[in-house]
Amino acid sequence: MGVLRLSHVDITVTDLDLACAYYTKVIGMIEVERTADSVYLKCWDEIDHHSLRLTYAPRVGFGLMSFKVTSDDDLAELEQAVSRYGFPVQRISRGASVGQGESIRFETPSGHEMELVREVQKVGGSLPKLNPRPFVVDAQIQDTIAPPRMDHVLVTAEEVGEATRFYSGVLGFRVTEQLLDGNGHQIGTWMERSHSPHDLAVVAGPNGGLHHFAYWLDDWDHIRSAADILAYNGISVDVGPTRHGITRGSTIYFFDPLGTRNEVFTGGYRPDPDFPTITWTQDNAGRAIFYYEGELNERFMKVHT
Ligand code: M3P
Ligand code: FE
Repeated sequence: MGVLRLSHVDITVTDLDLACAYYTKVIGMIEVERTADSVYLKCWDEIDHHSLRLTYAPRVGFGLMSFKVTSDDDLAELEQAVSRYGFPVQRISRGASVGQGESIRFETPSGHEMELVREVQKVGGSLPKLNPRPFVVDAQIQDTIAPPRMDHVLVTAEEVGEATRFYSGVLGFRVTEQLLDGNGHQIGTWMERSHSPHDLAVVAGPNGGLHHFAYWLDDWDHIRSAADILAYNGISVDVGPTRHGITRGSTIYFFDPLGTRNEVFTGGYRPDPDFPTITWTQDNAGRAIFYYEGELNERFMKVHT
């Protein structure tokens, strides 16, 4: 089965209390555990220990992206596949990472630290698994955006083609959409394992960079109320609410108080595993990314962490 889905995103922040206040009181994540230098957070419908780890550091940055695999055999097979590709793999033993079983870690050709994990401690979601209502009522996250779960991560790479060959050829991601420059080279690729439009995407930029991570919202109404909550809290909005050509999703981009870009995302199509890759050409890049505006702003292109 291989990679199942995104497990968690690890970022560094220069003010842990401020970041934690934003991710709990504006986004509406739930604090699960706190150690001397890190806070572990999850969304209300997630049952695993955390989907975001915030760690204090003197500089804002991207720690790692962690994906969940289906079985211990997958972990062993992917460990071999990455080693065969020529990249050293480190085994992290059970319990060495808070809330996690055994995992493997390696650096990818795009200079990103990546982790694959099979087992994450189950802490349970906010709804029962027997006869649940279809919405959450939880005083802790009232008046917040309250996304049910994390959705995807988008990273930057100098060589998008090479990075994509690694993520698809070695780790088994399927390319759902690609953006090509005038010479037919990939400058953006969108890849899935969970039969969504993307779990991971790569766009041209510096190696090791994070463009954004995105929360899932259930529909467009929730995107509108997310915009209300962002504005009410004085959060810096980057783009939107608007719609993507690529993925067909509805979106808002905004920045956390320390400068990491977040997105709320909904809709999009549900590609079958045999749905062909959709190609966009650079002359249509504006519509590909922001279908209504038809153009990209400078900040969206240049700012990453
Ligand atoms: C998305 C998405 C860039 C495109 C981003 C697209 C950074 O975030 O969810 O499809 O060019
Ligand atoms: Fe996105």
